[in-house]
Amino acid sequence: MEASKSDHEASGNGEDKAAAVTDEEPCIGTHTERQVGTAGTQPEQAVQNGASSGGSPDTGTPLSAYGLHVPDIAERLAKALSLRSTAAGTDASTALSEQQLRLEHQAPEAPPQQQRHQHRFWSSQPVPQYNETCVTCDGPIDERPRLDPASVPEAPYPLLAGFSWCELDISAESDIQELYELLRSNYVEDDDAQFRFDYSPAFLRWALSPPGWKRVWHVGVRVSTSSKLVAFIAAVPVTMRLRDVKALAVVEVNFLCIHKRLRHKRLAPVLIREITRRAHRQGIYQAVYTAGTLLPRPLVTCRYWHRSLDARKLIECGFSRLRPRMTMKLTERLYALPEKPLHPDVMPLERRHCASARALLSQYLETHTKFHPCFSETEFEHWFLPRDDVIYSFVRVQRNTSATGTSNERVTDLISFYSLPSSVIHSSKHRTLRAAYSFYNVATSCSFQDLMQDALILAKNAGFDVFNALHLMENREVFDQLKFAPGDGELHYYVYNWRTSVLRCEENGLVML
Ligand code: MYA
Repeated sequence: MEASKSDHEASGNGEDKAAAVTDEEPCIGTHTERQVGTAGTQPEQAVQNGASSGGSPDTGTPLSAYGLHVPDIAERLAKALSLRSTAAGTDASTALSEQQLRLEHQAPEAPPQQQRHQHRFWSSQPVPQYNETCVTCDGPIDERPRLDPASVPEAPYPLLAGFSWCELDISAESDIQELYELLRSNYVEDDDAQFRFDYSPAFLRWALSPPGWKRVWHVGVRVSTSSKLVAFIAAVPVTMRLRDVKALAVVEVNFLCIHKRLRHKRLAPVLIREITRRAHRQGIYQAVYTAGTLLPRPLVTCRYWHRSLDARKLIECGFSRLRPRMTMKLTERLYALPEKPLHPDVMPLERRHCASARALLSQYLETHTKFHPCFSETEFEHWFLPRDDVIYSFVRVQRNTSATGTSNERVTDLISFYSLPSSVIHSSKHRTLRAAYSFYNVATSCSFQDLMQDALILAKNAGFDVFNALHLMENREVFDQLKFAPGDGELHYYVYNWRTSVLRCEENGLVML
């Protein structure tokens, strides 16, 4: 997700000296990236603003970065301020903050259409054009590689002199560490270059090795002389349902990353062409991918929403801002959660639950969404069995005993979220923001809202600072009640080489990492 592959559109504007490619390496030296950050958006200043309970007019923006930059929010808050509740027995300030929160939680109006420039690369690719929103006949756009496999080149695409292709061995500690370092310094940042995704090595290994993974799809670019890893792209196999097509074998493409010193040199299209060639060589002709960047043409676009778990830390590191007329104490009180889950029987998913939990999820995705992965049993076990600091899954089960005395367990509810921390780029106080990202959640024995409240409590108890969720499946229904706030960015979902109409957010049943 990419994302908060949310808004995690690459800004490409952060010059990270520590990450600079060494001078002897070729193709370096003329990049024109902007300076990191802009006046008024430095975390230090956000903290200063946050320290004042009065706030400044511009502190009407409660969440920044992966959070809010909603243009009309100040206006909404001004209205809210004139609505101070005087109801008997109500703490006036808390009532005000609830009111503010309700107003803020109205999703921001659609931003002005992002600049749709001429796409030198993407206009040559088999993807729907921007104006093709409604399609009468779903299907592949380019059948040539499938019908004529001999047309797929055997050799990798040529690279600039001085660079060479490699395949990473993710089972080797050294390779996973190299990938980790590349991403930690160069992967997705928010627009203000305050936060950068910090996928852990264990997470990367998990994300890149589902059943059926192939080393040939973990593609790196190295500097030939030094062997330094400077770019990467990956694909993993997945079976998707897309509308009436029940089982489309595709790849999920993710972790496209180019070292900051090699940006804007048209290397991304080479990486994309190469991973496409490698997919074609394995008989795969479609792909799904997400990005914060607008490209031709999203299947669906979903906004990230954020639920503060540690409000003080989020404010201190510039992720959120203290709202006008709110003190730190009131803010903490506003986001306080019960210590224990509402459902005391909620338990970590174990292998013995997997068959039933998978059936529950498959049934849910099949009936509620039009675009979703179809997990096999082994895939479900891979993606859902808990791993510390990677994936957290919980279930509720119903025990049935038959007349003959045999008992079985049926999973009635599933909670899952994954761990994707971000480096806090400039804060002297905090180095890492611990974010839990909603994965797949299904409620049948309780309300979806109660289930998601338990997800928040479990995430808080596991030490996360914020809980992020996309506006997809049923999520939007509970955001207001559970005090989520809309983020400032959107995550676009794409399908490569498949023509179909756009989807509503609620019809989207795919969560990518
Ligand atoms: S999304 C995460 C993307 N990564 C980041 O944001 C990390 C930080 N940023 C970077 O590392 C670089 O800025 C990247 C671009 C690598 C993003 N998806 O080389 P360039 C197009 C697709 O000069 P750079 C993820 O991982 C751009 O529109 N295309 O640019 C999913 C332009 O084309 P056009 C993108 O800034 C990846 C061209 O690249 C993206 O140096 C899915 C410019 O190239 C993007 N996120 O590097 C990949 N960003 O002129 C597609 C820019 O036409 C998979 N561009 O507008 C497709 C399916 C393939 C398999 C098919 C199998 C059948």
